[in-house]
Amino acid sequence: MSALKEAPPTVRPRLSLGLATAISLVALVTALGVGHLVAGFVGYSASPFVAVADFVIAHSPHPVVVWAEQTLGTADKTVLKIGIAVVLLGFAVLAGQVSRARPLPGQVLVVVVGAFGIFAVYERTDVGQLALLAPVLALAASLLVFSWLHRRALPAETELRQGFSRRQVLQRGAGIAAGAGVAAVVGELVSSSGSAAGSRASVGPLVAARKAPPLPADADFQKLGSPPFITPNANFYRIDTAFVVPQVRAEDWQLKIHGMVDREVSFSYADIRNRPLVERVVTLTCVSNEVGGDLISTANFIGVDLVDLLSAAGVRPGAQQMYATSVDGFTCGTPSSVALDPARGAMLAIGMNGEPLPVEHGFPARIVIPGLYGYVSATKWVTDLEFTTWDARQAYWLQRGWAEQAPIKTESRIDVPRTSASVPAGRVRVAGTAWAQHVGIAKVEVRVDQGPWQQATLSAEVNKDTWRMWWAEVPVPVGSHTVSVRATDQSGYTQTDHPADPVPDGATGWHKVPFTAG
Ligand SMILES: Nc1nc2c(c(=O)[nH]1)N[C@H]1C(S)=C(S)[C@@H](COP(=O)(O)O)O[C@H]1N2
Ligand SMILES: [Mo]
Repeated sequence: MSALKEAPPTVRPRLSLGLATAISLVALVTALGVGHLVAGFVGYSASPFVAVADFVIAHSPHPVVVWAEQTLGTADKTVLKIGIAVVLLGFAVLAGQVSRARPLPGQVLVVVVGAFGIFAVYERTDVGQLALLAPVLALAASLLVFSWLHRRALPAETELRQGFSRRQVLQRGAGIAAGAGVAAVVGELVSSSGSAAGSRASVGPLVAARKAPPLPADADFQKLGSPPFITPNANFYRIDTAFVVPQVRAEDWQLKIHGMVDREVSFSYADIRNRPLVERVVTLTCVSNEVGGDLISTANFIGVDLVDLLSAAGVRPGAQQMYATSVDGFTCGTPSSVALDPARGAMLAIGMNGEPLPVEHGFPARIVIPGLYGYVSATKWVTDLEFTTWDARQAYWLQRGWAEQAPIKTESRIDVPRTSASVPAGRVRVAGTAWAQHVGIAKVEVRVDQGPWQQATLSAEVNKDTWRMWWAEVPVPVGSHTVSVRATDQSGYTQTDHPADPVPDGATGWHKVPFTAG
């Protein structure tokens, strides 16, 4: 021990763990602030934090995306943000830990994390090359701050050379962090000044030349427990892969139709608005809707007939799919035959329930095609329709194992009684909804346990592209029971009891609800 004491002092200055960590944290905050500031000018989604979050979503399987939206609701993106923040903080602490003596290990870590941010932005299709400036400058600023603070802090700890005192380092660090915060706020303000909300507010009323017929009074059985026929925009289910809702101003929007067509055509928002608008009430459904699930909603969409736009381009006979692309890079393939069928009523929608499309439902414009699950039809923020073959292009969810053809399956759902409800024994009211878009519902039957099937009363048919409500009263003795429902569509097909998962082309099976009668 004494020999050690007499040895010449090792000139290996080390930062305290606290100070080293503080320096890494300032470097991290600098990266995020600078990235967000630059993104304000080159495109919001180039903000490294946003791009990394989107990257995580894009590389998650559909059930995970849907599970997150289902269980966490609109908080799912917040949870993701917090998760990424925690991981980044972990890296910062690690960077501090490994670079107490020398800055190099920390610098390497900064570069590794920064490179991931650059890659996440590089992968995006909704921003140009210029967008790479955001993560690149973020990385450069972060590296600079880390190295500078580190160099100044090291001698301060050992008092061998003139450097900043610990207090000075912390003061400089806090100043830089505050500056980064201001930069982030400026970036946010710059991006939102060009946001879609303002553009949407100035669209004005959308008046259809061909209105949808008024809804019959008995279109739903809301008083008996069915959902309202028209889903209010705020309650309309929402499924998309966008971490940040794409902000597209109507003034900047364009739809290009190209590929296997006679002539390439483009439409501006004004071009679409100035056409005679049609209204069409349609029930959208997500392929990930489980039996009994609520990824289904109905709206009165306002827009133009897609066939009219397509005939302006002149789709060639060999085109098998309409490959739609959204500003956020999402892609979607629809059979050309369906898109071009005048009887189908495919729309380019710009309005929903009397308002311009809500930003999260695709403002300024989206595709709506009755009878097909959303992932093969309902592209939001759509800007590009390419006519091509199935071989030439594989849409987003096709690449992830979902089916090429995905017509909506005939299904039904019980809304009352709720699962595990207790009801008085005797005559029990059962109510819910059924759908077979573009075919129409013919009959809904319910039964208690293994009892006989009993026909339910159907709501008035609004059109074949929408859901239909039903209700029935069934005799139920005291005890535990299960009520089941099955629908028959107008092609004569009765829903199979065979349970199938949503993957690859939609769930099947009867909805069964256990309850108690007392
Ligand atoms: N741009 C874009 N459009 C999209 C999606 C998406 O992830 N991105 N998801 C599709 C899916 S899977 C469904 S079910 C519907 C949902 O439309 P909604 O959110 O308006 O209910 O949008 C479709 N359009
Ligand atoms: Mo979906």
